[in-house]
Amino acid sequence: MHTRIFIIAFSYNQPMGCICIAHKKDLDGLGSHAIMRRFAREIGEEVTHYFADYDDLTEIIVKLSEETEGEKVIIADLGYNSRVLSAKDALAKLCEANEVIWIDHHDWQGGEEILKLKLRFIHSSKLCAAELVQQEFMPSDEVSKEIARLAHAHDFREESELAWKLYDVISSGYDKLRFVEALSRGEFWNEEFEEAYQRYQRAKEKGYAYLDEHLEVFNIYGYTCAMALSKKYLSSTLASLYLQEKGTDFVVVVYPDGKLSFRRNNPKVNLRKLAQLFGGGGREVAAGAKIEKEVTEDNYRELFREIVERMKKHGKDAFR
Ligand SMILES: [Mn+2]
Repeated sequence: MHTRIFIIAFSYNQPMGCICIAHKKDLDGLGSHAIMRRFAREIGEEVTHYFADYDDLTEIIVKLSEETEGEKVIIADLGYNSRVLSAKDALAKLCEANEVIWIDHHDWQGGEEILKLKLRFIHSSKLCAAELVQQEFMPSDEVSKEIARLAHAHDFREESELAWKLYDVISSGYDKLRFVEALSRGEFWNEEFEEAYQRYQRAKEKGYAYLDEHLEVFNIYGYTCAMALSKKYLSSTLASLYLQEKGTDFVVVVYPDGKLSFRRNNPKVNLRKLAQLFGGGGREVAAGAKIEKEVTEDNYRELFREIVERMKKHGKDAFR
């Protein structure tokens, strides 16, 4: 009698691994990365990190669809937008050849076509992405729970000194993989973080002063809007929070590369609709867009007026 032994391997050189594609700009995205790194370490798998944003997510999906199979692919803290739809075929291919799990808490309105693909979708609007990742992959791990708790505090704008300090470390341009590695080992603060944090405090003060010097307040159909040009190094979260303190109904932060960031104080203003006027999108409470124009010290005042004119042109309905 013969005994046959089957050895099934996906590839001899590259063991089946895990790919984590998550948002690169905040604690929720990098926290999701850190939890996945911890998970992979625990089960002895390799993890490849892709630090993504909405503008490069589709590129990553296309690239991976061409070169990966048999892997676990986690996409976290990245919501649906029309760019994702444009990469639907590549995403479908990726989902067929791999196990894809999309974990998110953003608004998925319009994303129904994507959800029909062969992927698992884990979604909540009450929890942040890192919490969902933690519950799915590391349900009883205390370090992962702490990472998730910090991410939640930042994403939901709650008070947590450590969460906001970590966010400053991220905003300072600190190496993302190094950051994720530290968190994944349960190291939430160290000398390097402190140094990056201190450096960023000085940058922030300069950034706020620059905003004040490049700020104008407009009145559009009875809604007040604080609009300001920001330095690139001040994140849209920090710049808009600073402008929101001025108390206007909503704020628009304009970046030198033409990026627009919308936030509001008045819940009657629908920011998603406003951002759509500029080809962007997002949520009612926070939205973004990009105009194809370089914004400089010389042209920003003129550009502010063009932005206001475009909002006015669409009438009061554009706000609700
Ligand atoms: Mn998030």
